[in-house]
Order: sequence, then structure tokens, then C-alpha cells
Amino acid sequence: MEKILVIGSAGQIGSELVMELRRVYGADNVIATVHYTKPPQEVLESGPFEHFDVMNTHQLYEVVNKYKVNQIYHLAAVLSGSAEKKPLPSWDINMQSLLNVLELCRTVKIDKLFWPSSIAVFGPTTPRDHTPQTCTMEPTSVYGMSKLAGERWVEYYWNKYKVDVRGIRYPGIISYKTEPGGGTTDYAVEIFYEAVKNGKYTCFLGPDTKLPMQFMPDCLKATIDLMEAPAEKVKIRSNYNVGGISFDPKILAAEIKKHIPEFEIEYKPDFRQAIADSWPMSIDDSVARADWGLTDEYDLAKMTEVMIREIRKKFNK
Ligand code: AKB
Repeated sequence: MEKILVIGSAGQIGSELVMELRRVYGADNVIATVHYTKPPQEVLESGPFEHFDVMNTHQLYEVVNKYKVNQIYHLAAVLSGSAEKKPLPSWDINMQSLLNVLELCRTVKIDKLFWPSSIAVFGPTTPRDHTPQTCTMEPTSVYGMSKLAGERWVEYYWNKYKVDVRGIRYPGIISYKTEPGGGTTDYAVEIFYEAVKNGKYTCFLGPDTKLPMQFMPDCLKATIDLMEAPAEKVKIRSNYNVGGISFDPKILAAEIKKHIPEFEIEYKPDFRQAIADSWPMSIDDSVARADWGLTDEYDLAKMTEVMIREIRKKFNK
């Protein structure tokens, strides 16, 4: 039987992944954990929950022993925008937490580890259109540097110790349950909230900043599909490209206007523009499709419709 530990269960992806894993594997078999942020009530109430700091190895081993954990999803990280404000502490958290978890997997019997990377591993010297799985990677953000170093470490633990680690280079993730925090792609969630609540949005990226994004249901499906794939199909251990849908703020605003005709957008690019300009505009994920059968369901129109419907419900609008 699987006993799954989710590190970072209060975050945008973690909070929804816990609920999906509980649906698939049974509520009692998925242990949600956070450090300081309070997770949504449904995460707290629907199954086991622990409070601990992944930087504290003693606490990490204790929780793993207590529940006889055999799978870990390590999602805790400082994202791109926040990491630029505190480069050294962010590097420390992103790298040391990963090394703590990798060492745990090496020394205790953990069957599988999921650790996500990001499109942030790419940089200005990477081909920006249909960015291939393997190409030049010279990230310029602290977050991207930490994710690229992490990719090398997870592959190292696979090659050297056979730690069965799997991961996806997440594009920007769009969702309506838990808002993201500190990322460069966060505009693509904020815009929906502001459109529904106030009918206008000031975007921190310019109108033509095209980036790859993925809707949460497709993100959860890809994550769990990769973890359930037979080990021999997972040929890349340093993280797979996943492309989702590519669009820029003006295209997204036009799609939102189809539902909220009075919606207005203005642009005031800030420091995150330079980060976005160094990232891919679209991703080639053919390797993930061929190796373990990545599929996705949502295009821009379908995602926009669900986002607006659900946020309207949330705010009785
Ligand atoms: C960010 O914007 O930092 C994240 C990411 C693309 O990894 N959403």
C-alpha cells in the first residue's frame, strides 16, 4: 500500500495535489505537511497532517518513520519573483531542502520521489520557441539556477544510488483554488481574480510576453501519470519538458473579454519582465508524450471558461 508524503501542501500545486492523491490512494494514505503557511481547510480536515520544516532532517525522518512513508512529493520551493528579492536564503532553501530529501531517499526505503523543476531552467541562450528537452541551459534567475542545479542532483542520485526520482519542468500553473505566490507566471492567475472582482487588471508583464502555462487539472494528471508510469518508461531522470498552452497577456485578456466585455487591462512591467524575457515562449514536450504518454485536455478557451465560472462562484459574482 502507498503511504505518500507531500512536502509543501499549502502551496498552489500542493494543496490541490494532496486532495487528488487522497482521492486516488485513499485519504489516510496521504500525509499533508507544511512549515508556516496554513493550508486550505479541506486539506487539514480530509486526512493526516503534520507541521514540520523540511530543512530540519530530524523532523523529516521522524514523520517518514511515523507513517512508514514510501513515496514523497517534494514541492516546497521559493519561486522566481520571491527568490530575486532574497537570492542567498532562497538558494539555501531550494537546494538544501532537496538534498535533505534525496539523502533521506538514499538512506531509508523510499520507492519513488517526485521533485519538480521549471521552465526557469532555461535562459537567454536557449531557443525560445518549441524549446527542446535537451538544449543550452544558462538560466539567469536565482530560482532557475537552483532548479537547474537540482536537476543535476536528482539525476545524480538516480545514476549513483538508484533513487527513483521523477519530475516535470512545470510551466506557469493556472488554478482557481489556491492562489500562487512569488512567481513570474502568477499574472495569469491574478488577471482572472481581478477581472471577476473589479473588471480591470494592471499586468506586471508587457502585452507580448508569451509564456507556456498549464491548467491545474492537466498539471495534476501529468504529475500522477508520471509517478505511476512503469520505471522503464521514465527514461529522463533530470525532469521532463511539459508545454501546456502558450499565450501572452494581450491574448489572455482578449479571451477574458469574451466573458467579461467591460474588462480592461493596462501594463506596468516590473522586475519580473526580465525573468519572463529569459524564459521560453513555448515548449516541445514530445519526449514526455513518447516516453510515458503525457496528454492534456485544456486549451485557452476551455480553461478561461472554467476559471471565470469558478471564480465567480467563489465571490458570488
Ligand atoms: C514561477 O513563475 O516562478 C513559477 C515557475 C514557472 O516555475 N510559476
